[in-house]
Amino acid sequence: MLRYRSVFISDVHLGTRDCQAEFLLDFLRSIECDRLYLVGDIIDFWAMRKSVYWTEAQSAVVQTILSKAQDGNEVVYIPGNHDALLRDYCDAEFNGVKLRRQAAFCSMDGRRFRVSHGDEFDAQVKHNLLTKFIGDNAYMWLLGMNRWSQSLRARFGFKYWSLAGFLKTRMGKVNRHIRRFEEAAAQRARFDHYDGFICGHIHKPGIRDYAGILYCNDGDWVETCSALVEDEFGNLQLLHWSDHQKVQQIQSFVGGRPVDSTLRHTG
Ligand SMILES: [Mn+2]
Repeated sequence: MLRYRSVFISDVHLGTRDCQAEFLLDFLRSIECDRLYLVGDIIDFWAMRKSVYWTEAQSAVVQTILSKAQDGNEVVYIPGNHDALLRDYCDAEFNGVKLRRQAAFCSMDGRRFRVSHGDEFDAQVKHNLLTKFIGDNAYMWLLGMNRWSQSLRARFGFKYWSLAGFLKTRMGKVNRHIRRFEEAAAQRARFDHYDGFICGHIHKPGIRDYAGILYCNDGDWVETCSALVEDEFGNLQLLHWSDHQKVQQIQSFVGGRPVDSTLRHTG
């Protein structure tokens, strides 16, 4: 069992074929945390208007999250643009899950972070490739290709690999717009006198320092299977759960030390 003070996940897209529910379920069952932040696009009501894809693993993800709340851990759900209809219920509490429009998170070492999904920056980075890329068919096509390559790789015994992630990091233009999104979030944090910003939305995990403001993106469970975690000392790091077999090997090798430093990104 991995033990964290806080865990942030987003962009799970439950209700769609692209949701990597098995990986997420394995992650949720492998961790203990005092607080779990669900940073938007958890249930994809938007996609479910057209078609619903629901599996037992997806139900188990929901049950596991609810049981964490019932066990007395703080569970905060900040809806994103794909589950925006839940924004009407912000400030309410369901089965111990607190719905919030945004949150302020204080790390163990005293840093204050603003937490929100991140789609509020779409307006600032409007008319650019990233917004189009995320919203339009090319992106859905890429995810379809990814699914197809996943089943091929599974058949031949290769480990999980993200095609869309691979292509995205190799697209310079997209990278420039990702950078613009990150800067917009960091600027907002600075304007509101926070030490950092924690968000999701762009399916691009990362921890980056923007002139003293720490930008953190917890990634997604469609392609990268990533989470942002805070240890008992307030260190923030990204976990890539599709590599978790490596994580467990490292752990058994060092005799159960919490998390190996190779998993630590900057910050
Ligand atoms: Mn989103």
